[in-house]
Amino acid sequence: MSLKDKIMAKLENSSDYVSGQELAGEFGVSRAAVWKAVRQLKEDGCRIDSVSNRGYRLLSPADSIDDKAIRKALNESAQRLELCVLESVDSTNNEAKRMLANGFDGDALIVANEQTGGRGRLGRSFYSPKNTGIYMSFLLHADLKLSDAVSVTTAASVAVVKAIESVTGIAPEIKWVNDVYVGGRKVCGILTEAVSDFETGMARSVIIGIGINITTEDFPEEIKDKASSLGAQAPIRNDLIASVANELTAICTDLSDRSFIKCYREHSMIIGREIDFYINNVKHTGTAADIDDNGGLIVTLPDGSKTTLSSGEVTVRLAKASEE
Ligand code: BT5
Repeated sequence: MSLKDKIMAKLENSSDYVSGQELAGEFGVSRAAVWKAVRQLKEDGCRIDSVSNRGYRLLSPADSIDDKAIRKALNESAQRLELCVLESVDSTNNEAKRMLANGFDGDALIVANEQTGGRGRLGRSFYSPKNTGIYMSFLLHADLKLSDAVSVTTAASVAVVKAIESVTGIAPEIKWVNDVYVGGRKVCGILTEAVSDFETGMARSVIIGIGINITTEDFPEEIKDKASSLGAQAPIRNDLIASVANELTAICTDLSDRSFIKCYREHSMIIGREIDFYINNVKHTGTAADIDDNGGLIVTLPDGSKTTLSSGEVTVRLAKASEE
């Protein structure tokens, strides 16, 4: 058993703090070696409280992603998914594309513990550190009209919101079109990509990439004021992954049943608020009036006329706020 494992076992069996000195004495190593092993445990995702003069206390064990635990929690509609769990990958959406290129023609769920090149929309990046988030992509073969691609993103937001509510009790909000917020900060982004057939104008398959911050705390400087995490106090990643899969596959069974839009509207953080929106980098202003049945955003313009934004290429900001 490694020193790390021995310390973990000791902390798991102690309800109070255990001093570094006690651990060093029991395992016949230096206090520096104990400190190093504890740091490794924290890097593995264990939450350990360190207090000087008291020592270490285990708050929660590592929230490991485990394919068996996910599979066990999948319901009937999601069981058909090929499940692929990876330790590290550039982007789970890229992995889905590689599967397609290699001839895979089923439906799949790809999950990674870390992404080294997580992508957002319009060439932006998505910060995806190991152990503290969920980075997942659904590869679904569905003959959808390309114009319906926005409703898949809408469906994914609803699936994420319902899953977060059922697993954590937190009530998130949705910012059109693809961001999920908690306490005014972004905790989840969704990137939907369609693989289309030019001749028929249909999407042969869709890749729905979802990134959720679970316990991430140290965000890069440029997003630290607008990003947040669910702040889970206990392991939840497997349950949350399965719950998103259950909700999304249930909605996608019949996308023409638009009842999920009601849930989207109820969780919208922008309906009734003044917004700025950008089309080809040109700024426009208006008031977000409603979400239509296709997931489009109906905006009332300053002259009283209405327009509907339906493209994923549009960026919306709440007026007088710095959020994207
Ligand atoms: C998104 O784009 O938010 C879509 C993110 C999709 C990520 C998933 S993870 C699994 C799959 N594989 C991928 O490679 N991607 C998908 P967008 O609306 O363009 O927002 C990107 C912006 O969000 C960035 O420019 C930052 O401002 C901010 N951001 C980056 N990382 C973030 C994070 N971890 N949490 C919150 N905000 C973040």
